Amino acid sequence: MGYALVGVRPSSAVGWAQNGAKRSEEGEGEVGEGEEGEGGGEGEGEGEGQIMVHSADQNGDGLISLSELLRVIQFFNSNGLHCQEGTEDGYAPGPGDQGCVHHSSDYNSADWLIGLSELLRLIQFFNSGGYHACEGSEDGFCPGL
Ligand SMILES: [Ca+2]
Ligand SMILES: [Ca+2]
Repeated sequence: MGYALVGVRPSSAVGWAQNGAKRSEEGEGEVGEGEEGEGGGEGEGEGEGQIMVHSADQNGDGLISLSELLRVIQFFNSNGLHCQEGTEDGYAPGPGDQGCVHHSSDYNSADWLIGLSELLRLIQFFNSGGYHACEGSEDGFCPGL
């Protein structure tokens, strides 16, 4: 009665889905489609075949590279981020347009600011040799491939 499930917010779930769709479109010109074929046996049954790509993972390879990490550090140092079409990740530093889905790193809380705990979460993925989508975690992703 007195409990509330705060781990997964519906808005975040929508964000993942839209983000995944967006990434699959963007990936057409790259190796994204080939990855689907090769990695098809990954057994992510709960995801219904969707590949959840973290907003920070610009090339969608399941790894957070240093440059991808630095991009979010830039947001951390820039008083937040806003939507900006045409950039490498669809966002740009500083306040502005908030008409797109939240960046995957902006989840606690989803306020268009990257806090230290949100940055540390991405650093965890950076240090973990990758990340993968998983249910029940704070941001919908778990460390490791
Ligand atoms: Ca990457
Ligand atoms: Ca935030």
